[in-house]
Amino acid sequence: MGRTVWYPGHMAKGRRQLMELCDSLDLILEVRDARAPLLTMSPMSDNFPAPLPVWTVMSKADLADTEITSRWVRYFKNQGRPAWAFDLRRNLPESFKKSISALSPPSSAKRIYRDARVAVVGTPNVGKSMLLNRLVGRRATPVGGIPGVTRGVAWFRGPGCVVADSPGILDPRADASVHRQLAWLSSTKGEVIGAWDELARECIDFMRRKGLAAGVMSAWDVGADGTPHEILERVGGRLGKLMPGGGTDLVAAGRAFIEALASGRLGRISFESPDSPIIPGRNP
Ligand SMILES: Nc1nc2c(ncn2[C@@H]2O[C@H](COP(=O)(O)OP(=O)(O)OP(=O)(O)O)[C@@H](O)[C@H]2O)c(=O)[nH]1
Ligand SMILES: [Mg+2]
Repeated sequence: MGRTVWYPGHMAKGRRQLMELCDSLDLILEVRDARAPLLTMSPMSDNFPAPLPVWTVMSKADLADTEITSRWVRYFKNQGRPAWAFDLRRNLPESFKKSISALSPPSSAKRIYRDARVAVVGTPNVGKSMLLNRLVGRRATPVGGIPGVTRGVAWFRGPGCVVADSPGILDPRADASVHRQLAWLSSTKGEVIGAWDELARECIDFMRRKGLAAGVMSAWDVGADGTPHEILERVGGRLGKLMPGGGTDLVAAGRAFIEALASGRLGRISFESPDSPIIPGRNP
């Protein structure tokens, strides 16, 4: 007997809709963050019905290490899954859009031709809506009900395709450390983050273990030696985050650090490479 997994609030609804939606689809575009494609793997990944093609779109390629992103593309392709990496602030390559419209099912005996139906799925904040906008154009308006197709899902018409957006869905079993790691990508809500200084120290510690700290810290010229606490103190000093009575405001320093890191102001960074996932043993 199948195990029931309860998803909180809109995620439960989104998940249910998504599973119903699969019947109507020609393609799933699973969006992941190029900086951490395993951490941001959709929890639905294992449940997509087998015959339905699933392509991986790595977003935010402009924020990730270019060489590591190329390795990820090869990695997914070696697994038999088409994969692409985009900076979604820019237009999509025509070749990508053409590959999608090529999925339009052949005309039926009644000569009714229809566009390829695509759903964009993924964890919160990975860039699903941005990808949808790139596929259909910013001013696209939702298509009214499509006969025989799941109700309650907004479809948008683009050239050669209709695309359904979906809410971000996180694994409800993900523990707090995953939420904190998602904060490094700016992909988690403030209230689950906890203390900014703790978050920053944890992140700095991770980067040091992975050999990533020196590159990042060089952007602010603060050096990567010493404990994470000492590094954060130097960041605070460098940014002028001081307490009224003297001493470094580590909470403010931590917040400034995470925000700069997540937005790319400290340079390109990939937190995961195919041979070095953030959560040991996780594979796509
Ligand atoms: N630099 C950069 N920013 C991006 C890219 N793609 C998305 N973003 C930013 O990431 C944030 C989230 O993008 P959305 O498209 O709203 O993400 P989403 O997956 O639809 O988010 P939810 O619907 O809330 O789950 C926005 O601030 C985008 O501007 C990208 O390729 N590069
Ligand atoms: Mg969205």
